[in-house]
Amino acid sequence: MLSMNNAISKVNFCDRILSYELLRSSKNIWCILVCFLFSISLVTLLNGCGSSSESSPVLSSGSSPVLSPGLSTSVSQVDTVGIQSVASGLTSPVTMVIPNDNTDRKFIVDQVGKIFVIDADNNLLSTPFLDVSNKLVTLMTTYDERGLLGMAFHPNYSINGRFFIFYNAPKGSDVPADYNSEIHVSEFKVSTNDPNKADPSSENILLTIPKPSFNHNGGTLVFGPDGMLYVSVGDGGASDDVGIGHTPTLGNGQDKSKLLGKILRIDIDSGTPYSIPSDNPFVNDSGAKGEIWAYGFRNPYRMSFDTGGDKRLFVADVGQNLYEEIDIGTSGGNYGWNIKEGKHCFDPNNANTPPATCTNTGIDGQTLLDPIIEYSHKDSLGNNFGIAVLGGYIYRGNAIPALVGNYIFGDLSTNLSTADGSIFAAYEKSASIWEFRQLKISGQSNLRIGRFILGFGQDNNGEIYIMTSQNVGPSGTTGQVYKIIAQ
Ligand SMILES: [Ca+2]
Repeated sequence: MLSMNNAISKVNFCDRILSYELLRSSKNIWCILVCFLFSISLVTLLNGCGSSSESSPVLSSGSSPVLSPGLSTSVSQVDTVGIQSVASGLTSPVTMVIPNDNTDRKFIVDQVGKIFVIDADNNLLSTPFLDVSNKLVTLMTTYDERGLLGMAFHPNYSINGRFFIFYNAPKGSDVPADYNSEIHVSEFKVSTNDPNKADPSSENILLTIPKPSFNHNGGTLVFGPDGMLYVSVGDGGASDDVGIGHTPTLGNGQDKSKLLGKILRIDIDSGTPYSIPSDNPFVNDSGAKGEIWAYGFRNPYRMSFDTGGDKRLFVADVGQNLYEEIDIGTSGGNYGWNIKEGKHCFDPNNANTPPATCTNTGIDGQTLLDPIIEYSHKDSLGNNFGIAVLGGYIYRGNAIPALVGNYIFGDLSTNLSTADGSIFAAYEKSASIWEFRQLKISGQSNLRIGRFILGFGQDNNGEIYIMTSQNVGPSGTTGQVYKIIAQ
């Protein structure tokens, strides 16, 4: 779903050829599985591999909080929240979206290709609103970043019944043979006779993006306050933004002739099947795709607009081996990958050792924009802290007044074999200066939730929901959605 690179890269670190050859043959599921199992078994063994400077872990996970660099130690705001289950029995819920139609329904997007409705009485309807599982590439049950990843309702959904989804389809005949799959951004319509059923025959594919590897898809669809559809797209996968399907020496993130590694902005209310807004930043750049709104991303898997304040776009860009980051999106912004990982210089040939210096501009001369929030995969004692950032939402609810204006987000886990995600709250201490902290979950013995965190959602009241599973891969029925409540 997010970034298998953490595991792969640890294999990479000691045996680059092995892992890279496995990635090259990504069409071979067995190789991926072998790689994955091998990686998991090595994650623990290889923590700190080759890095003699790291001290041995001395604290257990139940001990006093150990801060990752960048985390604040004391804040006056709430540090503990409760969680309340609102849906269970799912497989891999990755996001929750809300139509603006006053029906008070919540739509849960499950990675396996199904969208479920929670009705106004908080019942999870057993029949999916939409089932596109037969349109997806076959998912790997132990771990996969592909699947049905995003959904957005048209701002006038109550009138026109239009909605949009993002998923990975089998590659078409026009996709290079050594590529993995292709992204589809498609439009559907609700059925004419049942508001809790989509019309499965109404698909109109708006956008097709060839995917070199199975990982780094991006996957968020969201309408901005300007009525435009924003689409987050990963760099194409593998690692380091190099290899098959990655622009040599430049990488896809920095290559504006490609849609990979970008945030796109399109107008789905004009054109066939859409049009490029005339105020997009690169419409007059003949070497750039006009859809591009911001670039230099690795895997901007989850992003959201603040529903209040100045309606800023918060983008969580999943890092590779060392750092996770949150960015505030701006039109034309270059967010640095693969010149930087977080605020640190990045060397694709030596991913575990940030160079002391690097260029501060892209090949086009644009200044690289640093994240507002960054955290390390290791805490200050060298223990595993996080592996993949999950973007959330600015809290605009009523239940926890002290969280209003805080950006609530999470991290998948401390490793891929343990359900050990964590939740964070960040607030803007002063202009562009953000502090953040782990939120303790009421009833948990440590600062973790005891589940993999797969995504977040926000209802019409501004309350925030957490998508979780006990399985990191899209299998089983432990997928569960929680609402964040006061402790
Ligand atoms: Ca960045």
